[in-house]
Amino acid sequence: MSEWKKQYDKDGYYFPIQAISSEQALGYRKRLEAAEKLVADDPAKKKLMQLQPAAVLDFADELARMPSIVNPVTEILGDDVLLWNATFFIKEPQSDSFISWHQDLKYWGMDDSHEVTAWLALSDVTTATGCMKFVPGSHTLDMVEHIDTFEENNLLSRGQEIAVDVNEDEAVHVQLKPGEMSLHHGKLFHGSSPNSTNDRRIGLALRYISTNMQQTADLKPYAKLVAGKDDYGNFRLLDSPSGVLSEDDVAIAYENIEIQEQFLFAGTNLER
Ligand SMILES: O=C(O)CCC(=O)C(=O)O
Repeated sequence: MSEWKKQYDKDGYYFPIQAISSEQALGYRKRLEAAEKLVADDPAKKKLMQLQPAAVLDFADELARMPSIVNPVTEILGDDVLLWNATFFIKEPQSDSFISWHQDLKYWGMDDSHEVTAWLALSDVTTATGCMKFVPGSHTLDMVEHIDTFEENNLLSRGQEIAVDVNEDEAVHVQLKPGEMSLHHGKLFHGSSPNSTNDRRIGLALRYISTNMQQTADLKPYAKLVAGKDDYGNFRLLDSPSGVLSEDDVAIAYENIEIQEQFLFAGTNLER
C-alpha cells in the first residue's frame, strides 16, 4: 500500500496532491468566470452552475474524469467508481461565507460510506481565504448528531452543524495552491472559515462513490461512471454535458437537484 494511502486511512484525508498545473488551474478558473459572465443576470442559472457543475459545464465534467484526479480515488474506492455529485464552493473576496463543522455523509441517504471527496483548488486556498479544516482521525467515529441552523452565510444546504464540540486547536488547515487537491472521507469532521482577502476562493468538490453504493429514492438518482464498470445499476448513468448550460443538461440537473433534496432536506419542515 502506498504511503499516502496509509496516511489517508489513519487520518481520513490526504493533501496536497498536484492534480493539474497552476497554469491549467488558471485556465479552468477563466472558463468558470466566463460561464459566470454568461449568466450574470440569471441568479438561478448561476446557482445551478455551482450546485451541479459536472452536469451543466463541459469543463467541470472534464476535470471530474481526469486520470490525475480519478486514479488516487480508485486507490481508495477500488476500480469501479462513479462521480455522484460535484459542487463549486466559492467564497467571494471579503465575504462572511463559511462552512460549519459537519460530516458529508450525514444527509446524503447513502447505504454505506464508500465515498471520497476530491477538492480541487482553482485559486489560492489559505487560512486567510477560508481553506477547509479537518479533524484528523474523526472519520473513524460513528455519524454524530447534527443541528440545522439555516444560517444565512453558511454554504451548506441546511446549515447543519455537528452537535458536539470540536476543538479548533486539533484542526489541520488544508492550504492548497491552484491546481492542488485534497481527498477526504465522508465521515471526517470538517468545516471552513470566511474569506478575509481580496481574491475569490474557488474550490471544486468532486464526490466519488463505489458502484455498489446505493441511495434509495423514488426516482433513481444520476451519476457518471468515471472508472471501471458498473455491475450494480443503482444509479442512472449520465454522459458528459454538451458545452455550457445546454437546455437538455439544465433539465437533467434540475431533476437531479429535486431527487437529491429528498435527502438533503429530510426531516426539516423547510419549503424549498
Ligand atoms: O469548501 C469548503 O470550504 C468546504 C467544502 C466541504 O465541506 C466539502 O467539500 O465537503
